[in-house]
Amino acid sequence: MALLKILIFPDPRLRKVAEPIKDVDESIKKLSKDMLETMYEGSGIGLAATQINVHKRIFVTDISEDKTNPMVFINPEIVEIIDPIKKSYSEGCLSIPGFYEEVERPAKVKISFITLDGQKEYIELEDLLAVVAQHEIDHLDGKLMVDFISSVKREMIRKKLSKKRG
Ligand code: GNR
Ligand code: NI
Repeated sequence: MALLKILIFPDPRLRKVAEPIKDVDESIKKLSKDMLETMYEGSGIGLAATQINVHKRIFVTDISEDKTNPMVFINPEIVEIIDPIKKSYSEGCLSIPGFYEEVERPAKVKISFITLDGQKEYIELEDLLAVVAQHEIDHLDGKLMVDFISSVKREMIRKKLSKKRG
C-alpha cells in the first residue's frame, strides 16, 4: 500500500505523453492498487498514471456511489465515437484542485483496453464513465481539461495554483 503524490497544474510533467504497457506484470498490479488507493484518498472518481508522474498508459476509476467498483484500464484507446453529439459536463481534476469547468465531449464512445489479466476487451461507454474515460485518456496524452476552456480562465487558474504551491 502506498499513497502517491499527485502532480498539480501547471507542472510540466503533466504534459508528457505516456508509453504503452508491454507486459501486465506484478509491477503493474501494484501500480494499479496504489493508484486506486491514491484516488480514493483524494476523493476522486478517476486517476491517470501521468498524474502521479508515471508515464505509462493506465488509468483507474470508480464511479459507484459506495466506492466498491474499482476499474483498471490498461492501454485504453478510443476506437469509435458512437455518438458524436457532444454533451457538456462540469469536470473536476485532482491535478487542478478546487476548480470545476464545463467541458464538451462525445456522448458515447467505444474503447479498447487490456485488463489486469492481460485480456484485450472492448466496451461501449456513455454517461459519466464516458466523460471520465475521455478525461483520463487525455491525461495519458498530456492534455488537461483546462485546455478546453478560454485562455483567460486557464491563466487565472494557473496563477492561483502556482501561488498556492509557492
Ligand atoms: O475526481 C474527478 N472527478 C471528475 C468529474 C468530472 C469529470 C472527470 C472527473 S475525473 C476527476 C479525477 C481526475 O482528476 N482524474 O484524472
Ligand atoms: Ni484529471
